[in-house]
Amino acid sequence: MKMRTVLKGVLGVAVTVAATAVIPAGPAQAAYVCSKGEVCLYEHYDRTGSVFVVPFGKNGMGKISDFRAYTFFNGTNLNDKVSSIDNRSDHLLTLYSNVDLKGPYQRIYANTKFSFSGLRFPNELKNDQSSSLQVTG
Ligand SMILES: [Ca+2]
Repeated sequence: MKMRTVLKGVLGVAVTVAATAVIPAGPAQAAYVCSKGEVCLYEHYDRTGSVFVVPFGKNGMGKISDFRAYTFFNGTNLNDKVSSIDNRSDHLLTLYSNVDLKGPYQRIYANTKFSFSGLRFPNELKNDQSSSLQVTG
């Protein structure tokens, strides 16, 4: 019984070390795959680079009024850096150019992927501009 507990502890450490070694792998690292119900914001086009998973929980609703208070998983500040989105929730996501849900915006409907790499109109929200968001009904 005691031996088993010790073994389990050693295995736990081995797994932790392996996981830590994988995280800083850089560009070759596979991008985060957004789970069903989550809203994921990515640092680069087409769901690549680091990720920020909206912390309302799966299919949760709410708003983030100021991206400056948040970072991607890699520590880069979230503000003015979002380049693509995977909205796997059942809710409407709206990204805004300014803090407090103001300025040009982009709607990303439930269960929709979006990348800012496409052609844009002059008054629309552009790549690397998002500063706040809302997830609603
Ligand atoms: Ca970006």
